[in-house]
Amino acid sequence: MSENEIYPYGAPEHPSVSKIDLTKLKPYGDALNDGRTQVSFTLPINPSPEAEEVARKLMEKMGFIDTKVVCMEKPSEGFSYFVCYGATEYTIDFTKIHVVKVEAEFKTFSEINDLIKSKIKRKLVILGATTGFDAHTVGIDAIFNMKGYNGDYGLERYPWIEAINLGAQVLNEDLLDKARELKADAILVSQIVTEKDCHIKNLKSLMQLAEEKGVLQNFIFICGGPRLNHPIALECGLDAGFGPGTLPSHVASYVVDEFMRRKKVRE
Ligand code: B12
Repeated sequence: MSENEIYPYGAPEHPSVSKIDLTKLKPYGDALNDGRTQVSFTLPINPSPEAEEVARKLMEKMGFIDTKVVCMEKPSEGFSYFVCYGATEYTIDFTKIHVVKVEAEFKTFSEINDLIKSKIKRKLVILGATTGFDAHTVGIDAIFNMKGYNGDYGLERYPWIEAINLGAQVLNEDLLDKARELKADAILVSQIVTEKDCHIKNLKSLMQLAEEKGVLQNFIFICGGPRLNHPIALECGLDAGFGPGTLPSHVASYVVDEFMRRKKVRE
């Protein structure tokens, strides 16, 4: 990553150092390079002085030094919830980090519409749903709804996108059938609940079903949710994955780029 990408608004200034050493990055708590870290976890025992000592010892076993338990609460009978502080001596060489990310040039609302209008010359059809047992709709709504998310218009607002949000608890089978019926260009799947990796199982079974139905190549498959990212999406057989903080224009940019790449439409 270039310095501009790491610090789009300029590198922070520190009185004691001229530049942050990116090859030895460690957490910043009270001061640069103090390694101070906050960890929270739950234990299946009621709060007590002994429970607090268990939490502190666990922090030490995790490799933290100068550990403190700063909060011990009882979320329900038989459980304790802890917030602990500690310092780590580990560092990471940031310059050696390589991450698989969505390959798309992020564009504005107007740029996306202009591109579809002038190059694709028809509306793109995008179908979305939260699938399986998952009833969380806020994430998929943030991407689809007119008003959008964080000041970024949702897909329904794009005059050159036909955006259809099927809501929550949609079966994979129904989603694929609807996508075929509407001749969708892209399918957007939201998975919020991740208990026992149900999101992974659900996404994999969607892609298996798509293969069985012979529609794998018909659609651009995209997933999103707070515990999803691009590498997980690829592992499950989808084309792209988006995580927390995703804006509708990020998704629209990717769909347009990927559609044009597949159909060999030149910009
Ligand atoms: C609101 C909420 C609910 C509401 C949902 C209402 C609704 N209509 O959606 C209700 C009360 C119904 C609910 C129920 C449950 N919930 Co709930 N819920 C939440 C809560 C508080 C907020 C979720 C939310 O709306 N986030 C805001 C949106 C904007 O963020 P987002 O979803 O991450 O979406 C963004 C990105 O991830 C991304 N994105 C999301 N989807 C997609 C899709 C695509 C294609 C793309 C590109 C991007 C994208 O873009 C969005 C915008 O940036 C979270 C805790 C939390 N603070 O996150 C728990 C939470 C998600 N719920 C949880 C649980 C466990 C449940 C229940 C199982 C509880 C229960 N035992 O009954 C039930 C599940 C019921 C079911 N069948 O699904 C857990 C999940 C834990 C886990 N690891 O699985 C959480 C994390 C709470 C917790 N800490 O335990 N919940």
